[in-house]
Amino acid sequence: MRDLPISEDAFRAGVDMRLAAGDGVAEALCGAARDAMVPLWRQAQASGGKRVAYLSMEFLIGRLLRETLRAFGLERAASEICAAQGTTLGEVFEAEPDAALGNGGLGRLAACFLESMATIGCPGVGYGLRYEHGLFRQSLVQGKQVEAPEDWLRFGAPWELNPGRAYEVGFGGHVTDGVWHPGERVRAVAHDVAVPGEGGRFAVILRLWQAEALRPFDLGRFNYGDHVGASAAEASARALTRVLYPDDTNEAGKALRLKQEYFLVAASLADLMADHEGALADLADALAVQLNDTHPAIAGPELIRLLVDGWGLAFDEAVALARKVLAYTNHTLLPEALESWPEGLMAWLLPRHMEIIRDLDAALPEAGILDHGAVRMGNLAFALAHRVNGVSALHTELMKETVFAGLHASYPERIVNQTNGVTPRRWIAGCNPALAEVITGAIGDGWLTDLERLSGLEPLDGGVVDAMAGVKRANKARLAEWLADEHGVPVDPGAMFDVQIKRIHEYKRQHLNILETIALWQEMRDAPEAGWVPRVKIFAGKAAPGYHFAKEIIHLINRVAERVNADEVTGDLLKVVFVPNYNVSVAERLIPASDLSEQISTAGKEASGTGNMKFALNGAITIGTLDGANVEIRERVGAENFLLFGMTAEEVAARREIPGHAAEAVASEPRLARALETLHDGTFIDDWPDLFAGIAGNVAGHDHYLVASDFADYWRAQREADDWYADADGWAQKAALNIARSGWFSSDRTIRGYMRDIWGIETVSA
Ligand code: H53
Repeated sequence: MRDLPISEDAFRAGVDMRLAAGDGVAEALCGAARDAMVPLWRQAQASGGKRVAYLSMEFLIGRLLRETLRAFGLERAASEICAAQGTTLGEVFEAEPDAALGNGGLGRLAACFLESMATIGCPGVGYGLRYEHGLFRQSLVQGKQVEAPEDWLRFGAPWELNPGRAYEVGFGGHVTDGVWHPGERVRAVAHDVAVPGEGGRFAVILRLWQAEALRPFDLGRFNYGDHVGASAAEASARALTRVLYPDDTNEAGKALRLKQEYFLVAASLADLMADHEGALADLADALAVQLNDTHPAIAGPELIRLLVDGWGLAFDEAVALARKVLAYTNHTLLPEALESWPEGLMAWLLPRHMEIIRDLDAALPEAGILDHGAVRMGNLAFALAHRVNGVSALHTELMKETVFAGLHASYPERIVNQTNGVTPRRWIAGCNPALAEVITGAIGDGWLTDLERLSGLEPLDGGVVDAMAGVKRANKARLAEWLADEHGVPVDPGAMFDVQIKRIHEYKRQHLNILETIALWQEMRDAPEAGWVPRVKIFAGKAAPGYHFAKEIIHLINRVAERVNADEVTGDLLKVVFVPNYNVSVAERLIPASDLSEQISTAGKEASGTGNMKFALNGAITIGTLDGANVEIRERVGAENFLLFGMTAEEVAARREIPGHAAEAVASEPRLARALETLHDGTFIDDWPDLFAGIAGNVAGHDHYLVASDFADYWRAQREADDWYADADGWAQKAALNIARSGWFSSDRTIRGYMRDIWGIETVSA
């Protein structure tokens, strides 16, 4: 038994005390686990050497109880407590709200990073916003997405610790003689969540800022009779951290968003500077600040402002020092996602920062910070960072060739690669404990914190491969039960579970998948006895509320599901399920039960992907394009264990130049033409036959994402998947090899890379 930082007895006593005080079981478990972390929290606060601050507008942390109990080795005690209280630990886990303070991959990556930092002992802190409402809750009404506010704080905030820190943040106003006089001020109040690492010996703090009014209540106004107006300041301040912008790789470009970004940056830098004890010149030896995408890029001008206006540094010195401290991660090349703010808005909201940005633009003309009256945040972040990293090997090379080609020529040392990773604690041990047990049985303990040890599974032992296949069968049976009970879709657990779960976006091409589904259904109907491999097509994902095309795709998937699932001709050969309200917890349920992982973005568009890694680690085989980290997954698991299809990024670029490329592809692929017909002819919606004509028109017309051009090869790869699956032993072998060869995709490896190549930080022993 390992030596735990908190004893079971102390934990039980903490829970008993809370139960006696009237807490429910869930609250009592969370509360006692949180209290167990107080010493770690203090220790993390006090860490002496260099540390990193990870600034991110998103942290998709999900549920915390299961992970925290495992980190501390307290699951057994917790399940006994639950049994004594007439419930189960599983039920308590399910009741915890899923904290969705993020949209997708970027936010989930930030959460994996904090956990990895805590596990390997990288001193650091995450800074984010405490959105009262995280990402919206998605439901389906007649197959269409409907959004409702998510209320993750409805049961209070059992994980939070109050560090008693608050700072004033200003906006607007004017600058006189180089001094900024903001016209509006709000207070940023810190709420901390401690993220423990495996073994519970070290923790990283996630500090979330909430906006509050300096004077929440105006008694004078109230007494005067203005009962609503008396609280106006509070309402206006609170609006700052009320909602998370629900866009993923589409930029909203709204003033409130810029305000949120500055609020995060100003509070976090004030906090960091308050803690800096040494000489100012030593700042970069004590602190690294990582900007998660351009969202916190105003940190550059803010740090320069603090150094010049507050500490009296010369502008050039301040720029040099800021650059030593800051580094920037780029997560997308999509032009619509690269932030750019009108100079007028920037000058109105942050007049002193706009001055600094103009000075920077004059000092660094090659950086292209200002362009046609707009501040290009990617260029600004690049210019003020000593390292700029991409998130997969391919993405990093494309950064050099495309968006940052000019800057790369001026600063050839600056761009580096750090391929993303995922934490195996949550994404294997937490969500797939039976698989973890098989692995431990085969290679012993230790792999969970040294994931490359998975390679010790090779040469594969027949018994281990069978055991892994047995785990997959059991996970699929459990998922099938859940799909029937919760979503009313009975499925055959023996069918291939083919899963695409991620944000809905044209570049991710859920419409390629559903068109292939339609074509498959048509062929199955033509010849139901042709020996088809039964499939369950599972989709999940949210569309940005204003993204019409993505919402149409969701609607189409659901209409296809309705028609296909009721079809007696195809019966159990094909089922289609759209699981609503995709979030971290849904992913944890689906990934361990998946056979086929759909990673089918148009090459050159998905910066990395991280779901692709989670699937491979859980023994799903990828059907995918040469995009993002798919390239590296394929290199590692072996081409013979990966279903590759589609054009390369270069071929994509060339194909787009061919006039009428989509029409030509449709004409040469009768299956696609026939599937597209159904979007006009009422097959899926008889009272409005033309409803999906927009999707059909796009695919056969402009088709920027080359669905039509990649369709034939996708179909081919899908049929190859059928052949592979029909050989159950061969499939089990390939699935096991995916697990054995994916150890490199741990976020521990990624964080070690950041520490070595970007932050210059050493691990500490807890
Ligand atoms: O970041 C992930 C990548 C993924 C990329 C995603 C992302 C967002 O979730 C949001 C904004 C953005 O610019 C990029 O799309 O490919 O895996 C983490 O790097």
